Amino acid sequence: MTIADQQAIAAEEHFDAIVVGAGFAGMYMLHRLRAMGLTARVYERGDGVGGTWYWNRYPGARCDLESMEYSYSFDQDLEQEWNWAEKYGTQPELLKYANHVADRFDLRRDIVFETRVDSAHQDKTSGLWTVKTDAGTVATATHLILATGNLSTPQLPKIDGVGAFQGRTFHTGQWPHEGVDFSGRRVGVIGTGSSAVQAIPKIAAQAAHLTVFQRTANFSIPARHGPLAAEDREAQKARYGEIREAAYQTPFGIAKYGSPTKSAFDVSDAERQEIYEQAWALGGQAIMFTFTDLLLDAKANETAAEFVRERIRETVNDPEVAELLCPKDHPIGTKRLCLDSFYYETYNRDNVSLINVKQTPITRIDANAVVIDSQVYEIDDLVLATGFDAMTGAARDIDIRNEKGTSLADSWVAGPQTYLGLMVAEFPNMYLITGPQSPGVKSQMILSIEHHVDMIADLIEKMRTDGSRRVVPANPAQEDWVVENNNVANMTLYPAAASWYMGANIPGKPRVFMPYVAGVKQYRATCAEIVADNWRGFEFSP
Ligand code: N01
Repeated sequence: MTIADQQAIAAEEHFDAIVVGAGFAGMYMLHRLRAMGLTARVYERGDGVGGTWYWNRYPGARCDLESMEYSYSFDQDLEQEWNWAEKYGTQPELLKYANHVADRFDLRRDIVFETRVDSAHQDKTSGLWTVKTDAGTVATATHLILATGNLSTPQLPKIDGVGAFQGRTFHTGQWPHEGVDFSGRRVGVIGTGSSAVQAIPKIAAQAAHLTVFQRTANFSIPARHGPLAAEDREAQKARYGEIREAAYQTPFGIAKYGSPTKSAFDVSDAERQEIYEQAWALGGQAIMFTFTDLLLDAKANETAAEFVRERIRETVNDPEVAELLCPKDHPIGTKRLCLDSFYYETYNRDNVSLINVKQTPITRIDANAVVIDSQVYEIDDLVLATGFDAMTGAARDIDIRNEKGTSLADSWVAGPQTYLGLMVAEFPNMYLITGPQSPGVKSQMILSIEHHVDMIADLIEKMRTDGSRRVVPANPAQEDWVVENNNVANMTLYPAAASWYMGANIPGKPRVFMPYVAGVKQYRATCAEIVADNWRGFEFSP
């Protein structure tokens, strides 16, 4: 839709549903709503579809799950006609795929681009949501669906002077569309999470000098990228249905990695070492799927963690740099595992330095330098790979108020509370796609997106059939679900890490473990059982 079209939109248009965001969640939601014969409007901040893959265009950006799995399963023709070129899709390839889907299903005509949703207020009499945008448009809807993404609110570090830097500043999650040439430049990167781990080898290959400012070392595993051989691709396509169903039967929604059957201590030291060697050679997430207790037992976890540290020490020539790169403050896998291509090798280059900012944080950023105490690191370009206000940031950024005038931000002040990560008590007819307390970020995202979109569509269909106009989770059902979520998390090692799963990367954010980690298989079974029990925990009214 063009800007002129948007301006022509009459005030107070009404839709059955308004969807916020045109990433993979918003696009499929729109497709489902339309197929049900409902009217829908999608608002999208960017000027194109793709969400994460629209914004994160930093060098080296790619998916860390294989694309044959990280793709839509809802349309078999789409599955068969799309040919992934590489094992792990690059950002340009994933964005091309998103655009292909938008074209193929003619989605754009219901998406208003370059438009941010500022507020969504629910009328106490009609129950309708009134949605206002920064373009000045106003529309109402019976259903408000937040497809706002889990990692879509970039976090700028709270460092003195960060806004005063006179060189070029880039955040990995807001990368310029035209790309960035670092040739001949002195570049500083702050952060060593997944984004930095992918970007650093690429920037180092171009820059005159790269200085990496690391606060916390992360575990990174070689991705072992490569082209996807046509025969492998076709073989997988031939059994696509089976692969997709197998994925649903796993904890993380990934068919490639079968569930382990043994504890790390069921085998001898030599056997364990051999199993880790094989997983390392395979690359990707394989190492986390070797034993049942890696995320449950600290001692078991330490065997895998130390194996990876040994690989880091083998790879990095300077023993002091290697030791700095060895993560020691969290169990492996409790922060999102990074996947890389020659990340640790990059620290053997003459033009790369690693600065530890753990004990002595960055003091300030000057016009042309990062300053730590009396040390001045002059740079031309500053890359902030400092992450996101994850899982709740995007929803909290919108002024969402329910029929009583309570804001979502206020009701989540002590941490998010949801029923199944799908709806929020006291916020009728408002839906989250892969919200907090669902497996979303701890699973193959597109699989979880499809599951949630289908549930929302089924819920709306049930309302149509029953003649209900309002649905909201009951408070006790939500409370029980939040308790269940916390109980499951506390049986694992996840809370031991100061991760974005815990909100720990955002100063002042409540430390609450947000994803549901009993696994996709368990979650899907629970949802099916709730639906079969006439949507237990949801309250419907006319
Ligand atoms: O962000 P992050 P990300 N001074 O939050 C550091 C997904 N993803 O964009 O750990 C110094 O992981 C911060 O330090 P610390 C994936 O799920 C997927 O890299 O807080 N440092 C950390 O090192 C991932 O987990 C893919 O001590 C500061 C870094 O910045 C998620 O997105 C690719 C600082 C932030 O790391 C987020 O990854 C990329 C400060 N003041 C991302 N403030 C793939 O699919 C922050 N940091 C492959």
